[in-house]
Amino acid sequence: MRLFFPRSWSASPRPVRQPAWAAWRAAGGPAGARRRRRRRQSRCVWRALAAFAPAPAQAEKLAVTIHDSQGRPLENAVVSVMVRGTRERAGADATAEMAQRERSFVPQVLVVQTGTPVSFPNLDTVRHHVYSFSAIKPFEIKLYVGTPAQPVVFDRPGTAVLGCNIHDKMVGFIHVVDTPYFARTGANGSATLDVPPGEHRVRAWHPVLQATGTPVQDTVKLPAGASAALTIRLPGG
Ligand SMILES: [Cu+2]
Repeated sequence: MRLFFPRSWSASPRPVRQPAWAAWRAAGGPAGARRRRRRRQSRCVWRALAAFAPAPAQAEKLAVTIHDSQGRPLENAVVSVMVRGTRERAGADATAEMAQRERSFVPQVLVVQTGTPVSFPNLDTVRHHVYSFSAIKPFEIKLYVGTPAQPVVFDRPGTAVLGCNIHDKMVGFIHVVDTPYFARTGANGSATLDVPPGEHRVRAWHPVLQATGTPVQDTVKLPAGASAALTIRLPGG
């Protein structure tokens, strides 16, 4: 036989309402209240600072063309733009790759920001033995296939010439710059960069300058809301 109870009997008891002071104690008591007040105050300070912070920098187009001494366009030239107030070293998440494929370095010229770890994946079935004697980063990765576990961090600006102990014809370059604004020219010798407006130093480097050759420098005025173009001629080639 089934028994029916009045609803009020079978329903679960109503939760006891917590007095306000208990909730306050649970939230940390007087110390919690002070913490919350401090948090509110610091939020106010941050909001006030944010109101005065400069708006995110706008970027304009800067087209740079690199010629050799004969006026011919140079492919694989590195263009870097020094913008005052920008971080010289790469952020913690920066990475780059200098692969080896068909017994060549790919790309032949790699440009990275100072502090970037570069890995050297070997995409061939033969073993390579990559090294550099260059002052900015002497290193050696002995006979290997696949990708070496440890990347090489390029922590000084300049150029590292790469070679392979097994294949003498393999030559590659890693050009390291103290700026996040850089690009490599295409077959037409040009590169277009997005750069904040202002007056900036522009540097150009290409293997024709030799590894120890310092980049050729020029300046450019990039007005806000407009674009600019610049041609730099390198001695050599
Ligand atoms: Cu090799």
